[in-house]
Amino acid sequence: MPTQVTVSAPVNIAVVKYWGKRDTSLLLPTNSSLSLTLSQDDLRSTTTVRIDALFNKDRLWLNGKEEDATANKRMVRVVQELRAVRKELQNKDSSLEALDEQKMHICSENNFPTAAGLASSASGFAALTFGIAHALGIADKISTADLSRLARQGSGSACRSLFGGFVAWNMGINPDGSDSVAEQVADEKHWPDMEALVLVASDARKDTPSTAGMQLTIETSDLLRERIANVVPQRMSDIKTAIVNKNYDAFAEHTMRDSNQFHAVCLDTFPPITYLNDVSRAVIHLVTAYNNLFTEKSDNAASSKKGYRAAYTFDAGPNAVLYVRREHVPEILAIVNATFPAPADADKQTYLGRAAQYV
Ligand code: 2P0
Repeated sequence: MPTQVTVSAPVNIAVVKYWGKRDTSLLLPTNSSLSLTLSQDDLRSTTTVRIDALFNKDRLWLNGKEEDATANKRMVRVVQELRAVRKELQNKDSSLEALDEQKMHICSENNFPTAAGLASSASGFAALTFGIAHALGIADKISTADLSRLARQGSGSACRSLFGGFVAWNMGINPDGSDSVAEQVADEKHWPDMEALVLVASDARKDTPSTAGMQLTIETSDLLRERIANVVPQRMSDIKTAIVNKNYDAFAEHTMRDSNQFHAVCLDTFPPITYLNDVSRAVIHLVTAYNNLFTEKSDNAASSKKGYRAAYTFDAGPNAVLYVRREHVPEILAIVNATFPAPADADKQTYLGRAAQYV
């Protein structure tokens, strides 16, 4: 009997960024990271997996175009690992028929621009891993943490998209990656008025892919060493506390500082990597000016009362994500739209869903 399943996984947008690998084969990071998984209604990858005795080879279609399934080494690895898990389970459980020799067809689509710095590989590999696990009949026999570990081998950030809500990816210390896995810090209901606004400055494919960019950073940036040793460990702890306590000001400040430092590390790479463009920088200035309206000034900077209304973050591309509280969304959208009028063809780009706005 052929088996066919369709699943989808949302993107996640990090507030403490992953940038750098200590093991490029197992995709083990040089620092822990933390992200919010967006709603399935917004940016997502949808993947259909069919396993059929009639198929004579594995095949892959991405966004409607067939790719060479054997050329995508990371996908091959994830498929191999999942088949190995299935084999192990069927050796123990006689009710599982042998499926591991059967070939699969995989079809994956994003409802947003691929590789434009909107975490397409995260949702893509999360959906792929989850979909294959379902098609192999093992999704309910292995833990989400184990699925996350498998997805990590497709794309590091994918391990975080297996969970909803606020998700930490603990870098781990084991050389085999067994403890480099995501865990939920708080579920999607924990902070219900938190919204993500995606401001698309450009949907073009990015110049420097993350994988190559982060290795160049590892090889050349002094600032990255400082970040790994002295910034991220404390920030992970502080931002988890901010999330648990729903302390927006602390959450917002860590989010903006971490985005700034990630892009500083990119600039400290040699030759430098620049993901932000003029529109991105204008968004930073706009958010800063807006937040300043709500920050009480004091001669003693340390005692200034913070009253942030918006927190920006930028991944490996120029597009901004603003984490804001729902009550402020109309005002922020009005300001963004007044500052950056939508392009004439904006209505063609409805794929970004309800949280999206164009700058
Ligand atoms: C993140 N990014 O934490 C950071 C912030 C981009 C900037 O994870 O080589 O596509 O597949 O593990 O996961 C992008 O890196 O890289 C990323 P690989 P990935 O979301």
